[in-house]
Formats: sequence, C-alpha cells, structure tokens
Amino acid sequence: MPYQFRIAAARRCVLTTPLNSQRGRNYATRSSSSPASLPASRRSPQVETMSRRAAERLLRRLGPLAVEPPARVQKRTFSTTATHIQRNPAYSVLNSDDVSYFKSILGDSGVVQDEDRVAVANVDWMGKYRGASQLLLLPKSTTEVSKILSYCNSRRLAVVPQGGNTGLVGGSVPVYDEVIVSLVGMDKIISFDNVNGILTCEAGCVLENLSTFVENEGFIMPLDLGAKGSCHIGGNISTNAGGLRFIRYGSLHGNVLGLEVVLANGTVLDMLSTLRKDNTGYDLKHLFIARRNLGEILSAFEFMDHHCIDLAMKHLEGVQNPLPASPYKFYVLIETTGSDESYDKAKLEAFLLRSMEDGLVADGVIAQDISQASNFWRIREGISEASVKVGAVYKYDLSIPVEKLYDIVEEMRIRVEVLGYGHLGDGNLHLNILSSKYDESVLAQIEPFVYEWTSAQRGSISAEHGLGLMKAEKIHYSKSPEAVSLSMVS
Ligand code: 2HG
Ligand code: ZN
Repeated sequence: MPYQFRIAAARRCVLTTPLNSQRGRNYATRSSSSPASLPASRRSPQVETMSRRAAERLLRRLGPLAVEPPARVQKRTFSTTATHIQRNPAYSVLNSDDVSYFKSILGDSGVVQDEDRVAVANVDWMGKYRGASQLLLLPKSTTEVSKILSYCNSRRLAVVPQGGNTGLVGGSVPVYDEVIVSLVGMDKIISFDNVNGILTCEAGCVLENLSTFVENEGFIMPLDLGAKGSCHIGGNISTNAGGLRFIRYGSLHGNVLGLEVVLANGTVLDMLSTLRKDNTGYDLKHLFIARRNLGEILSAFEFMDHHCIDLAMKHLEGVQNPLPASPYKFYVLIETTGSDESYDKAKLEAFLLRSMEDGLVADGVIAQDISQASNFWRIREGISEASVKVGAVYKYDLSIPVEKLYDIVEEMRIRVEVLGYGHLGDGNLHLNILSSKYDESVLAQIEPFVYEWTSAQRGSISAEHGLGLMKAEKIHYSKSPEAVSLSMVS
C-alpha cells in the first residue's frame, strides 16, 4: 500500500483500546488498484493530451487506410520506418465462418468490419505504426474475452489486444492481420471502498475517468499520465506505466492489489483476492479510517485481542501493560513516522481526540520517549514468543476481507483456546491456537475448517509466512488450479 513512508524523523507510538462494533461493506471483485488517500489539492499538474476522439478525427483527415481482403495477407506498413518481422505462416487467415462465430458470441454490434472503423484501430495515435487487420472485436465481459481467445487459439488466429491505443512503441496495433480485441466496451467501475481506498474496475476504464471518480471521493489515483484522457487502466497496468506520480506512490506493481486475467488460450485466471493484504476488521474497522486521518505519517497499525495482552503479561519478562488492567477487548498499536515532529504530534493527538469523542477508543497512552515506544512494541512483538510458552501452538497466517477479520477467531474460540492479533493495516490476521500438546485430535478441530473458511472468504491462507512444509499442499485453498499450474511452469 502506498502509505509505508519511512522518512524517519519523529516516531510516535500509541496504544489504544477501541470500543465499537461496526460492520463494514462488502468487498467487490474484479481488477483492483489502490489509489492513495491524499487530498485532491495535492495532485500534480495535469498535462493535456490528444483525446481518442481527436486522434480519430485526425486520422479521418488523413484519408482511408488500405485494408486488404481476408484472403490476402498484407505485410505491415509503417509510416516512418520499416520492419524486418515476418508474418508467421503457422497463423490462419480469417474467414467468414470465424466472423459468424464472433457474431454469435458478441452480437452484430460487437463485430466491426466497417473499413473506416477498423482502419482507425489499425494505426497508433502517432500514425507511425499501421497494421492490416480486417476485424475489430468489442467484448463487454471477461466471459466474452475468454470465448474470443479460446476460439482464436484453437483456430490459430493471431490477436492483438487494444486499450486506449496511446502507446508510443507500436504495441497496441496489429503487425499484420491480427484480430483486434478492443476493451473499450469494458469500462465499468465496479466498486470503491472509501475506507481502504480500493478501486475495483474493468480494464477499459479511461484513467482520467477513474481519477475524477476517486477525487470526488476525496482520494487520488496513484498514477497520472499525459495520455490520461484516452489511455485505459488495463493498458497502464499491463505495461506497468510509470507516469507523473511515480516518486510519490511508486510503481503499479505496488498499487495493484489483484487482477482477473484472460490467458491467450481463454483460461480466466482469478487473482483478485490472493494479491490483496489490505483489510481491517471487526469493530476495529472504523479506527482504520486513521489511514485517512493520519495520512502519510502512519507507519504501523497493529491489533491484538486481550487474550494476547494477558498472555504477554504472563509470559514476557519485564513487560508492563501501560494501560490500567481492565476488561478491554481489543488493543491497537499505532506508529507514525513523519518528518515534522510538531506537525505529526498534532495530527496524532487530533486523531486520538476525535476517536475518543466518537466512542471508538476507550483509553490510550502515547509513548513519550523511545524507551516507552519500545515497551509498547515489545508487547506486540512478544505475542508470538509468549504463545509458544503454553506448550503447543498451531499458527495460521491469514489475509481476510475487512468485515470478517475477527469472525474466524470467535468461531474457533468455541472449540479451542485462541489468540487473534496481527497487522491490521495489511488485513493480516495471526490466528494462534493454543494447546497443551500437538495432537491429531486438536488438529482435526482446526483443519481443514480454517482453510475452508478462509477460502470461502476469498482470503489467503498465507499472508506473510509462506507455505512451507505445513501448507505446501494447501495452496489450492488460495489459488485456482490454473494459477497453480502457471506457477509450476514459470
Ligand atoms: C508477528 O506478526 C509474526 O508477530 C509472527 O508474524 C506471528 O507467530 C505468529 O503467528
Ligand atoms: Zn506478522
């Protein structure tokens, strides 16, 4: 997530006890990227660019482009340069049966043979690269894309995917007679989670539309490009576009949380939830709004239930609870790392005050020096160590959607002794099940239930610890068979 700024100057720690139980909204699926929660006023200046419509108008003025009939394969022409790439003779040539098939899945409007319209899609916006495709397809869903690719793969028809066609290196237009699959019709915003700043949308959304959308919600896209008025987010992601906000927010590798991908043979890879590690949970969810209130100074947001605190007090030497002993259910450890100590302090105190006024926090302490801060961290970091002092501990490391994060802890507590803690800022729950010894009967009470439950929430069974011997054969709970076989190949 783009909030991990460690420009360390001042570090502040606070341990608080949240109160209220508020359920969050459901997450949606599909491709998701995470805009950062900075006010729109801090955006970089925008650069004007030629819109797709303007490009189309310009191309029309240039006159009709040559399009050959299907039986003849035209060698690609370049406006400004020549190519040494030869057409691979193994590829088939489009015929009327192919066109009929595409019409059967996309309808007439999704199959474009009109010369002018196909000609526009054959050439890049600079007018530099020009292909000779006969056919432009306009799918409207992942299923349609999958059917197109599966068919083309079996017929050995070459394909070029096309987004906003704003590329500068000739990557989005045909080289020869490839079928053009344009995602322009897949431009829906599916959901926006305004707590965690997670946008879920289709690949054909125009970047500028996404920017406008999230800005109206008080957020900012982590990506800005000169071509924003035409380029598609799908193309931005597939090329890992850098853009104008790279220094502040980093690459799309860090900002894209999940993807749904169609492979060249039509297989749909659902990798939407497995890449995400971005949830809060239970009644702690509203505190997570701290990410917005604390903004760029927030560097850690950890939580632990009171069982963890009790265990830490019992088993860790020299550790003291900085809060008075009381029946608080949850504790949160927040750390900020900013560059201006007085500004950061004021921001943190304002956040705490507001949280207490809102009844989200019952009590709290702020570390006054580094030694107090270390003591707070010792409690959180020592839970794992304390857990093994009990005898046996079964450890699960789960990524779970926001509104479910603590549900599994309560569910398990009916059967066994359990601790719930973890990295709330990453949606990462550490579920530790305590037992006097390792025993098949105890294990049978936990597995496969924990894995099945996590899988049903589209969570991950290994948020940060890896699979290892313990979970090597459990990967299917978090990854589809297609994704597993792909990782075996690569
Ligand atoms: C932590 O966050 C570690 O404390 C260990 O990842 C978690 O022992 C555990 O389950
Ligand atoms: Zn951890």
